[in-house]
Amino acid sequence: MDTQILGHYIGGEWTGADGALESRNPSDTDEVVARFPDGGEAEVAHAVAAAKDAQPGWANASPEVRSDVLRKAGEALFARSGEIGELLAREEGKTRAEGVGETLRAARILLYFAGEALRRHGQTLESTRPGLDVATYREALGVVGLITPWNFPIAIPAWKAAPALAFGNTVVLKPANITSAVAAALTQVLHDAGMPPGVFNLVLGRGRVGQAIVDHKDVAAISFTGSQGVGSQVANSAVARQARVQLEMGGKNPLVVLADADLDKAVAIAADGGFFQTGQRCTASSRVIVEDAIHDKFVAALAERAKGLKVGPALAEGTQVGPASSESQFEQNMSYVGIATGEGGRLAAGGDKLSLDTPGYFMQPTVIADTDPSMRINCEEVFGPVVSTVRAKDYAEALKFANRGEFGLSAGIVSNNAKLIRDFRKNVRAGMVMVNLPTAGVDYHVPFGGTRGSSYGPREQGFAAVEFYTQIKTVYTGD
Ligand code: UN1
Repeated sequence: MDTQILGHYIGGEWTGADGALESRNPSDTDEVVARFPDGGEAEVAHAVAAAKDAQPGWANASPEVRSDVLRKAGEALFARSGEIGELLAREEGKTRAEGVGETLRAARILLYFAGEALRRHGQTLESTRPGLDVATYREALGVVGLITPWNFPIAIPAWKAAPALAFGNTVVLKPANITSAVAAALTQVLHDAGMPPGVFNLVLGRGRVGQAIVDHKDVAAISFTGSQGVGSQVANSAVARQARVQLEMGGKNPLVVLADADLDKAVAIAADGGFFQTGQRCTASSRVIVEDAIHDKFVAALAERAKGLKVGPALAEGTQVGPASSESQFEQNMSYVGIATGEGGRLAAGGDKLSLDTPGYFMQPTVIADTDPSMRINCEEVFGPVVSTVRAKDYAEALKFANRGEFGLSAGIVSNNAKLIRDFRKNVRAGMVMVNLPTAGVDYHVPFGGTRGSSYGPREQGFAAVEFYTQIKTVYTGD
């Protein structure tokens, strides 16, 4: 297939396509998906200047102008979901169905925020002083910087950019470089939908692009999704110059399976949460905590399910689990098999790399059983198709195990016991709770985010997004 030649997109124009970097198909590493530039401070300065110039006009235009562009872009993504979903699968490695599904999700997000653009969330109140009125307005922040990961290369840029744009901000996006072609496809869709020059800008390249955005004095806010290590650097730099910052980082999401659970249903939920999208979701069900009475049956059945999943090239018919997205991710996944078994975990399924017809980062879906909650495999995010299981003697112990560790993104429970489900909902330390569902797989119109080491700052997505992407002005009016 053709290699795309990409540039940055600054001030409404594609520029600087020098082919310094490349992305490869993780299902067939002989194939170069795209060549693109390695930007730096100069490109970021240029993009921020364009965004700053465009911002007042964008914010002061009729909300219908913003709504129309987002709606047209959303409709275009719907129409092109097959083609863009396939590009996504080629460049990131999730299956075609997952790639198309993610593109449709991005389309829905754009349409949702096309509506939100028309709903400014202000209030009018009576003043405590007779004869005065008080009103609050929500205003745009200015230029916002978005730094996005490779694992949802179209949905995450969409769910940050759409609210930013809907509420009158202008954007500089720095996507993960291994999924630059998908970011460029989204950018082209926004351009074709009539985005005015400078309102949305894309700067491609390595991490220094992100750092330059975070450090730029004219970037009013930064929204970041990625690792904890980079996230804390982003926050430190942003806070040092009093920029607003929002971080979405990792998870080590517990799925608690209680003794009364339906076995088949519990296994299906755990396999979906743990292995689909190759486990490359910050919401993946990576730790399954199983009540003693159902433990042995459940672990055996989950191991069987893992062995039966079809791993293959993202675009091949019948593939259920694609490759890891990069060599470094693949190496990390494999290394955790050694770490977990070295600490006493038992390999119940998988654990090996797979050699298929094409050179790619394929790994067997892996279940590591009999692990202790304190082992590294239960404390550190792997970000691959690796699930550990932990035995708990009863619900109370399962909850205690679920609440261990630094993360608090998503937590799930599989049970029919309403009392215990209620207790879990109230007492589990996580930003999202899933009842009889995988920990991954979220809606786009409700808040997304975690507690503790998983997230920092206001929630993303849906009706919550207005909090981060606007500031409040309070206006007093007398006679
Ligand atoms: C989902 O579970 O549907 O990076 C979304 C991630 C998350 C998104 C998960 N920010 O995996």
